[in-house]
Amino acid sequence: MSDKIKKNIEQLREQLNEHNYLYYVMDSPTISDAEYDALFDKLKKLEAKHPALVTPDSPTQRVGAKPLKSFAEVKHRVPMLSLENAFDDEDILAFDQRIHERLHTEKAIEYCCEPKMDGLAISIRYEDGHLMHAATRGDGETGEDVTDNIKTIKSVPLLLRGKPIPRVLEVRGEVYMSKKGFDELNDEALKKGQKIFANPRNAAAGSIRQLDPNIVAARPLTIFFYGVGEIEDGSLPDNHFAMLQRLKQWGLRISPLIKVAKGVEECLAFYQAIGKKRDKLPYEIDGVVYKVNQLSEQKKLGFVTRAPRWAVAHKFPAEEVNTVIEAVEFQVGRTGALTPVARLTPVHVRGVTVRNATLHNMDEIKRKDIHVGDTVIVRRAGDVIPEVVGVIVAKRPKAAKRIVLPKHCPVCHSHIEHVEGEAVARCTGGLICAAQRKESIKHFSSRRAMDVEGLGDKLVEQLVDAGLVSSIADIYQLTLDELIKLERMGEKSAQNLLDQIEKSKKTTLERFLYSLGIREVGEATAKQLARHFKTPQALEKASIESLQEVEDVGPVVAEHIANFFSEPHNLRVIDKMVKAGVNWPSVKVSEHQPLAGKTFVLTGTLSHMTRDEAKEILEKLGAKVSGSVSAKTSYVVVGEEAGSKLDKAKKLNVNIMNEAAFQRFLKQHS
Ligand code: I6G
Repeated sequence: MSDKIKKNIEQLREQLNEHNYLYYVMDSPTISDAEYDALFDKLKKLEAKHPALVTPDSPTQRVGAKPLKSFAEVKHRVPMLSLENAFDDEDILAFDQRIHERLHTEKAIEYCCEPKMDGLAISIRYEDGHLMHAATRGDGETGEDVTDNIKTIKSVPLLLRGKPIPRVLEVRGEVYMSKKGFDELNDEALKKGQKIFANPRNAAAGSIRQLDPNIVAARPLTIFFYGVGEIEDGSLPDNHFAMLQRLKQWGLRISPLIKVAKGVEECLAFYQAIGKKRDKLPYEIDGVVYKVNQLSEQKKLGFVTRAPRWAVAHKFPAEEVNTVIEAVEFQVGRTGALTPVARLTPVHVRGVTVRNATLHNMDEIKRKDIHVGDTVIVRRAGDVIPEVVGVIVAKRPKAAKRIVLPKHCPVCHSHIEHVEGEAVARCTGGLICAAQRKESIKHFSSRRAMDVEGLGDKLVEQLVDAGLVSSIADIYQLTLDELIKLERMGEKSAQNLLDQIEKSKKTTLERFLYSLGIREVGEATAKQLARHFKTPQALEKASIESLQEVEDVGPVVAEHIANFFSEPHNLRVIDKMVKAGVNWPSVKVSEHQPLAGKTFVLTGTLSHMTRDEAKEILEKLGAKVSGSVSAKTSYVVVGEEAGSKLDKAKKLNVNIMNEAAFQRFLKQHS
């Protein structure tokens, strides 16, 4: 292989990278698209002839990666924070005031102002200038590895330009889709009878979450970079604006609208100016961002939990339009909560068609006096689900209909429970309702419930999706043949899971009651119920009054329990599990309860036993164990590294015992 060919290939890559930079970053191309395509074609042909010379950051390598089964998780080395939101000038003046106070200065603060793209935040890691990884923001701590997808975006350089380049440079930006690109994509989808995206933001986010990079490559995505996460062996200028210019020199595209403002008034002027331009911009923005410009000042200001103190997003106001409620349907959430959803006469709000709006709950419907047939004001704010702000009562037709809560769940037909004083109505079919299936099974198998080791959240989802499990009782009917057909499940793991399921059958009544997921019946209440009633049959027969004889059970919890046991399908599920072999020893309540009426709080680390073990012993002796200290607490037991609970106990003059005293105390009372 001649050096000449290698050199030729390298030159072509350099030329293509330079033209990419001129086109995407500088917005001033010097060749036509056809000329660019010809260069690209030449490189492709040469590489095809000499595959050994292909490098991962060759411009030809943006497409062609294989579809993935799922995205791997990526832990962000520097967390990807979010921004505090502000909705009016007053919020911004208060933000500026806080900055002055924290920096102890009266002088006007210098801010860097940028438009806030309505897209998807992404982190990209370059090592020695080469693009290595790209990840979504996720929860800020952990995102998803979307490297192959990000590489298909032509405005993302695969190789940084200029010198010197930091050894590691992790940059953050917002991937977005232009309004034009979005319209074309949706037109195409309509022609093909495919689903369309609601807005450019969803289209960008949906594209990046595509498992097949070849599909992503065809999506009109682009990026603006706005910040730096990790940097190693490299330096940055001392202010944010100059830092962004440095990113641009390295080939990273930044917004052309960025400005430095001297003082908050200039920030507000920037907001007004961008607001006026907003409709004419080729992409959607949902506000502007102000950042304290000097990095030394940013450092002094630091962070509050998840957001920097030195930045704020000044959002554009939500849009409001009038439309008519044609019908109201009730959706059942994962926990059984019923949400009324208004079906609207479709209206356009900033290029987005709004068809549905949440009505939140029945109290909200009553408060706003909403009827089917009403003309209503609907608000859409960014990515939030549209909501009904109010009714134009003057336009109410004679035939307008009151909205009534259904008596039965629209998904599983179980009774709807609406406890007085609670805003939310719920389906009582927790154990059989398709809408709640996954959550109830996850809870059932969790460690503190039936403790089916190996049956984690992902596997529960797989089992439900494969139709193998539709209620908690079905877990005990699973077979080896069924399990080994699941993805990534070998015979050994399937047998292990069956063994664990078998093991879980031997339980206690309190665990079993807790695992049923009855509303507001936590571990402590389940324990009290088991002690008091001793069998599920006795609980089934219990009246609301007798349920309230149990400690901690008030009228609301009693109603939840009674509702649960009055549903025949719940009894069938329990019966099926008992028939499958789920069992527990008969409940014996010790007569010896010397600590009855006493409340303990455990804090810090105990060396002789775990806190759970200590709790069990105390409860056997009749005591109650609480998580927080109050004036009613009898004793606080203090282990190593006890924190605020100890302080509170001292403040309230509550009895405090160290571990040695606690051991003696237990001996005396056992
Ligand atoms: O999500 C964001 C969008 C735009 C940002 C951001 C931004 O600056 C123009 N800046 C920061 C510091 C953060 N998120 C955390």
